[in-house]
Amino acid sequence: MQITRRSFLKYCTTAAAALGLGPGELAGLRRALANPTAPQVLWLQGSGCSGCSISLLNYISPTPPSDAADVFIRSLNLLYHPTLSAGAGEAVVRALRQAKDYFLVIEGGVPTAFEGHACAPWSEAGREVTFQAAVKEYAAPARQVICVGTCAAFGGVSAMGANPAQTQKVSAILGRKTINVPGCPPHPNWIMATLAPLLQGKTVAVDDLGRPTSIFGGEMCRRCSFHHAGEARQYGVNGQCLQDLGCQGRSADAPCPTMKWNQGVNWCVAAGAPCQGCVLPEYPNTSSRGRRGGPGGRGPGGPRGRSRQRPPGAQ
Ligand code: FSX
Ligand code: SF4
Repeated sequence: MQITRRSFLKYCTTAAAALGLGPGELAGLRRALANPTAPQVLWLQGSGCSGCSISLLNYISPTPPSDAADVFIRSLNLLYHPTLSAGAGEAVVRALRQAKDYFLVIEGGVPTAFEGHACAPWSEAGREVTFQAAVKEYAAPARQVICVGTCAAFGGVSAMGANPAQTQKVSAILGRKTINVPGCPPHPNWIMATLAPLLQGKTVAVDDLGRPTSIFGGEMCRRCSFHHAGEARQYGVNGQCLQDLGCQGRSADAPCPTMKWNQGVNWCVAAGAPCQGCVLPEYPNTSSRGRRGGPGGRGPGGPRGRSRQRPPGAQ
């Protein structure tokens, strides 16, 4: 039986997780087997649903890194990921304390009510460390802070409505701009297309919302094959424009119509669901946009095809 290096790495990680090895042991495996010069990545999760990480786990590419295992084992020198790392507790905290040269990836919003104690990722010396405190502490020395998902980038569903936990976007906590990869969740290709150049020491051009311009920009409607296909007046009618049903295609500027999801299988509108504008700062409160007569609608104030406008105060 032939064992490739890749399958051996996969086996080691699976075995390590099954055995509950701590970060010290995993670091040992990495030292022995993975690229020792790979940049480090520290991933923190706050108020969200973990869907952003799940989305990245669906990453598949014809070129290396070819899947999530390739990403996490051979492409990233992953210091810690709350969902994926085998280690937990004090061993993790000790490992994080030794982190020096790393990129900080943040997933989820930052709850600030109750002095931040609505979200406490770990304890140290018998005291809860709030996510708010962890974000501030680990962002300070980080090479870059990358917000993965609309919750971290703009607040998203974690900050919607009455928001009793007073959840905020990461940039509001840090008082400075972050690199943002929005989406609820973001497409795995968007995450990789942002992390890959950064980890190779390249700069990533971003727009006024902190989003990579290589990914975001350009009205979605112009790339949508249903744009001139007649207007659907009810759900369940395939192959028609869904703008009158609340589609946010005129406001959202993600490449979903061309890139599609699930390895190019489909995307929201082609599946009969109006785009909810999950990449927008207003998400999930985007319903006032894009409807007939609304600020981005086709009625007065927003004829189809006109450039979209952001409401005053939007980030
Ligand atoms: Fe938010 Fe991430 Fe939406 Fe979920 O944790 S961007 S709720 S898909 O996954 O932060
Ligand atoms: Fe998000 Fe709209 Fe793309 Fe669907 S089509 S993933 S709601 S930006």
